[in-house]
Amino acid sequence: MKHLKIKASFVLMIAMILFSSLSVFAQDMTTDAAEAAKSTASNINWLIAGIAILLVFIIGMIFDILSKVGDVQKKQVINWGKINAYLALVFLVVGLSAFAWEMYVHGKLTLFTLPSASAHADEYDNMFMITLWLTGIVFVITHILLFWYTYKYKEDKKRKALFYPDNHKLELLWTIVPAFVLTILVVRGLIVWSNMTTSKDKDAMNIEVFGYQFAWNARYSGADNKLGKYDFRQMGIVNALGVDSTKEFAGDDVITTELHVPVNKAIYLHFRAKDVIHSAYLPHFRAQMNVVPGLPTKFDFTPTLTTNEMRVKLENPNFDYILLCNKICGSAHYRMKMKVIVDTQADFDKWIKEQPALTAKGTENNSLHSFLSKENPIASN
Ligand SMILES: [Cu+2]
Repeated sequence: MKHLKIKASFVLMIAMILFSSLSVFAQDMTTDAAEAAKSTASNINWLIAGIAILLVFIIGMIFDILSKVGDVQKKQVINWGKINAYLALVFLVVGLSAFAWEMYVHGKLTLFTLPSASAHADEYDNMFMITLWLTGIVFVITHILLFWYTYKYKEDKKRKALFYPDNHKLELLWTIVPAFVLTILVVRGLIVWSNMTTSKDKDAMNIEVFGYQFAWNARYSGADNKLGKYDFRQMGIVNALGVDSTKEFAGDDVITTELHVPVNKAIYLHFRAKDVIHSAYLPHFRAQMNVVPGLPTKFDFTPTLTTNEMRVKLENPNFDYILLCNKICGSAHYRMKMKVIVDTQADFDKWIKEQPALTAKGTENNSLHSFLSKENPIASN
């Protein structure tokens, strides 16, 4: 039965290799040179992977045969204890090298190499880095100990294992120390999270971010800084957000497809979803919040660098902040993003004034410009 299984694996492996080699030729004939070169490279990779798996199988078979020879001759031909001990060392070296490589190569692609531009970003990054370093150091130390001791105390006929059932002091130590460290990390996290999600600034600008398959809208609250009521039954082609423009506070609301925010002003984002769960992710502002149908969520942050300032800082004239959907929400999830522009107060006032309000009455009253200018004497100059 076992031999049949091995034979079947062999046949499967050879079939895979043949198939991948044949598809190289098939692709060569149908695609242009560049495409063919790319697919050839990819097929060669598959071929190498196939050969590697085959090698593992062959080594496994050799060991299997040797062990059977040992059974017949009634003596130990393979010392599995020794093999496992050396494999533990190989795991240690290969595993830690892979970890170091991963941190070096893909570490550059993580959020923390992205420049940040919000008031809470430094604390957030600091918290993450402390957790990463702490868990990283513990990870490396525990893995060295784990694999090294597996190797050091490999099976030895001359050595007798020590029976050591428990040690209360040791158990207390390894329970209390991690519990203490984790409590500090978690409590700090809760405090920072609570600060980030509770608006303390009463003058924070209320903006609704509306997510649907597959785009975003922003709704500004107008001069009254209050978002008008909405009703899902009113959602339609014209009134996509279902805002009831006859209700109080709604007339002066402004709906846009870009999110403009003034710099150094507290922004209070109110999230709403139409269809499925989305997640509004603003990486540069270290902000993310689930956007759930029927369950309004909020996030507040203060942008600290305008788009132009960030362009200068990064020496990239094409840079733009972005709001992305970070929840796989359907087939076109990948293109669900909205441009975010951080303006100076004056530029923001100018921009919002150019946007039409929901009703003509609202437009007439749309004195968000003057409302903000009153608050910000610099902007009115
Ligand atoms: Cu989405």
